[in-house]
Amino acid sequence: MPLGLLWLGLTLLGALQTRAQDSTPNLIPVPPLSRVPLQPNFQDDQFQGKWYVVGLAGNAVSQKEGAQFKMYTTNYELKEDRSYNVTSTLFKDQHCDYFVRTFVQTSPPGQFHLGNIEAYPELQGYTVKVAATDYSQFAMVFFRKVFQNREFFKITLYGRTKELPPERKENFSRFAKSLGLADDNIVFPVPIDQCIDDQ
Ligand code: DBH
Repeated sequence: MPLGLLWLGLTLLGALQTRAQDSTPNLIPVPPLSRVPLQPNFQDDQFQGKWYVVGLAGNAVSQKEGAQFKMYTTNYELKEDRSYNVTSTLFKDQHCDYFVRTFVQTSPPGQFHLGNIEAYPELQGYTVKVAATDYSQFAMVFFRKVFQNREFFKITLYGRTKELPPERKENFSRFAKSLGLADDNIVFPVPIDQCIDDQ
């Protein structure tokens, strides 16, 4: 019964494939960069300095898993070649954790890619776009990364202070949803005092 065997084989193959797909969660697709606004007339010098991550949303972010997600900071420092030295400071396992990388400016101003991406073998792409900022109080920044051939995106609501007005946070949630994210994909990290007050 060769035909019967072939049929059995195909059925088994189909079942295996379904299971393989189930082990990797479906990600909300990354919106095209053209759908993300760009802060007009971006001023790289004014954007420098420390930002608190007051809001975080993305297709790998989940309220359920990230309950009590702690606030962290990201510091932008212009180098002589006008790329940014970017340092994030996190409080993790009772220690201050520092994560440093370089964002290289591309045109138009306000858009960046990751410098020295060769040093991250699992990263096939990394793009940053400043969607909106007033430099002195808040910013909303879009990040897209291709990691192990899967496409992730996130947006951050940055504050110069740990708290921002409710309207600003609501506007951030609306922006996140306009890019296809759901309420569960939006978190507002809990302010802490450890590590992130330094610098
Ligand atoms: O910067 C990141 O690590 C990042 C960028 C986009 C990320 O963790 C993500 C999307 O989920």
